[in-house]
Amino acid sequence: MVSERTLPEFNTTSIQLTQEEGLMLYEDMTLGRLFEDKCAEMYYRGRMFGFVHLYNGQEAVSTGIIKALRPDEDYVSSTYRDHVHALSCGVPPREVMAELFGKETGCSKGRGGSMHLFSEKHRLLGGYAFVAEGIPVATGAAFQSKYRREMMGDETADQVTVCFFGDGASNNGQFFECLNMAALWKLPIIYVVENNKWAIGMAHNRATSQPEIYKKASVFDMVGVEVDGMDVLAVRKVAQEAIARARAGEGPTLIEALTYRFRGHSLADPDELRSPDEKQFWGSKDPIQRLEAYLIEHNLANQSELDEIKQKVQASVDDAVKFAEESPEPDPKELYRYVFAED
Ligand SMILES: Cc1ncc(C[n+]2csc(CCOP(=O)(O)OP(=O)(O)O)c2C)c(N)n1
Ligand SMILES: [Mg+2]
Repeated sequence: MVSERTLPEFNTTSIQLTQEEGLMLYEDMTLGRLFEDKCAEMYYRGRMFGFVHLYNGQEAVSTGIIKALRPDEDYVSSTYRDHVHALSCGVPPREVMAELFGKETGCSKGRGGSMHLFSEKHRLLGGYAFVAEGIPVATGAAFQSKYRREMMGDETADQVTVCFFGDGASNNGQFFECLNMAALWKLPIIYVVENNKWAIGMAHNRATSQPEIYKKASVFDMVGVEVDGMDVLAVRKVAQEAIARARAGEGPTLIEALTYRFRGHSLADPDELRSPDEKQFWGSKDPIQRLEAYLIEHNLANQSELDEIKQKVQASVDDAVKFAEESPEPDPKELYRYVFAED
């Protein structure tokens, strides 16, 4: 048997959830799951190239955090595992899929691909291929909000920035430097570490002297919280608290979400290192099934309503593939376009 870290308890009696919110969270997580399943299919059919990292299993983190933000206003930075973060931010599935197909209609004009999704409109600061590369970018975004508000007197500059990264990234030097600065300057930022226990084939516990990452916040005098990353309602709760603190000028939070990826590191990974017991343990905590059960138990939805949502989402994913297939390739003459911001 695998020995697993105890997932923090969440007091469900504290949940305040309307039907509309519950269904919105369900739809967003379902979109993440069905979109990624379709990506696997398209990758193995040779429609996508390069590395493609899927997010299956971690949906509660993206949905729980991003759906607590102000859409198109607050900032989000991601990693190479970025498709679902982009979707939660509101980037249309068509634009994400077209980007993965390398098409001109993609959210990065087909120049970025899977690891470099970007959307100015949706305040998605980007996916990043280098581990931990988004941490300083997000810290800079949070700094500019604070600078505009406090130094330039812009009262509207109360945006919060969320910075997602993995357990492996939390051992990179940029993590420590940026957390220090963010705490020192009380920046409006939330660092969300998605601890899925693995950095490719390196087990977190083998690579990290203190595997409980949230505890590292304390040395910066920052709030650090751990959360069951398979429970969207628990994630949403800690996100709402952290966002309120950041917006009130009380500084950053480090959230460690304990989660698991249901597929290999990338679609090129045969996933032979992780034990069947471990996969089974986490597979039984599927965050979508969990929310489904909660919504039904609390009379917020019935099965046929949820099935309808799944069908609607599947149709939008199929539509995204059709759109991507029919979209034009970038013109080779425009190879250097979009390299600089003025383009
Ligand atoms: C600076 C840097 N070093 C090494 C790599 C190779 N690499 C790609 S993904 C990865 C593992 C990162 O794991 P984690 O941060 O836990 O994220 P996860 O893949 O689990 O989401 C590594 C080492 C890289 N992309 N960038
Ligand atoms: Mg990891």
